Amino acid sequence: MKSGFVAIIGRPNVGKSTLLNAITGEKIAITADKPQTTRNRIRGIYTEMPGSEKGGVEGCQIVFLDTPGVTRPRNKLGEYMTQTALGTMNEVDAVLLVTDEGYSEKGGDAFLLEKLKEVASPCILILNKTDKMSPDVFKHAYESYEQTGLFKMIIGTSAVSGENVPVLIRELKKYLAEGPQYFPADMITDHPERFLVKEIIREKLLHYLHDEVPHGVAVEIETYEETPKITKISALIYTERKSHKAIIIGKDGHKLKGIGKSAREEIELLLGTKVFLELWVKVRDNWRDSDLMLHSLGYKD
Ligand SMILES: Nc1nc2c(ncn2[C@@H]2O[C@H](COP(=O)(O)OP(=O)(O)OP(=O)(O)O)[C@@H](O)[C@H]2O)c(=O)[nH]1
Ligand SMILES: [Mg+2]
Repeated sequence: MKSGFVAIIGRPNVGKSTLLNAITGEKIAITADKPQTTRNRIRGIYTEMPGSEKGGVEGCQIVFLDTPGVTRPRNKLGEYMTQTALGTMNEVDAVLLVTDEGYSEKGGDAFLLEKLKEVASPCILILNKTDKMSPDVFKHAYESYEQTGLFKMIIGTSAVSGENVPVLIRELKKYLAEGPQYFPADMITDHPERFLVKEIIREKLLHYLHDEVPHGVAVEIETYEETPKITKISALIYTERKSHKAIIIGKDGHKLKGIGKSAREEIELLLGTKVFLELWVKVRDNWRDSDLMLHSLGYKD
């Protein structure tokens, strides 16, 4: 079988996690219309079995590594996120650099291009959100990236509709070597359910909150009890300020109830059981700069 690892890298909010979900056909990574949604390296597995219609004689398995958006870090959490993303570029068989209609020759896109020059593996450029990219911006971005000579191919995609994902897979197969099948054919991620559960809760928080509040939240699973009929989950939501705690809870607890309800519904679909979900909000001053907190929340190696 041909197999290998592929990194998905880019500025925040360009659609990296949406692309990962489009590739695997399942929601593995949480997404939000806010930068810095992804905080860890998220693994998604794409498999074509040998002998299947798609896989042909040989078959393939590609392990995609979705990474946090690269930005100038403002705290230790940000440092961890950027290091995670940049470190991943050098550990893979191919790199996808993703950008979108907000592409610029300065700032984060330029920084990433410089970093890519040091990468030995083949790189593919993804111009994502073609559904809302003007032809002028597409042309300008295409030509500008082509001139760098760094990319084996430039592909325009719409991760929300899945447009051109098959083209991307076809291209990536060229860079896979003969190797092991790392994961069973029906496995789309190796993250434990508890990790996915806390990410779903954080996604709902991101959807319900605005301004600086969502960036300062973290979720920790306190108890997780599985019985044949129901999964009982109690989770802690950390926030950095008392005023943010009040915003999260909302008037008469309405906001937190809404967050809990939409999280519970999605967790029930994931686990295939009834779920009892309890959410508690706690204030932890500057947790994003606390080594101890980052460690216990899984944001430190
Ligand atoms: N119109 C359009 N929107 C998209 C597309 N891909 C992603 N989005 C939206 O862009 C926003 C950001 O998507 P994410 O997948 O969370 O972006 P990301 O690059 O993973 O962001 P970070 O994890 O913060 O780095 C979400 O609101 C997505 O629905 C696309 O192809 N077209
Ligand atoms: Mg993401």
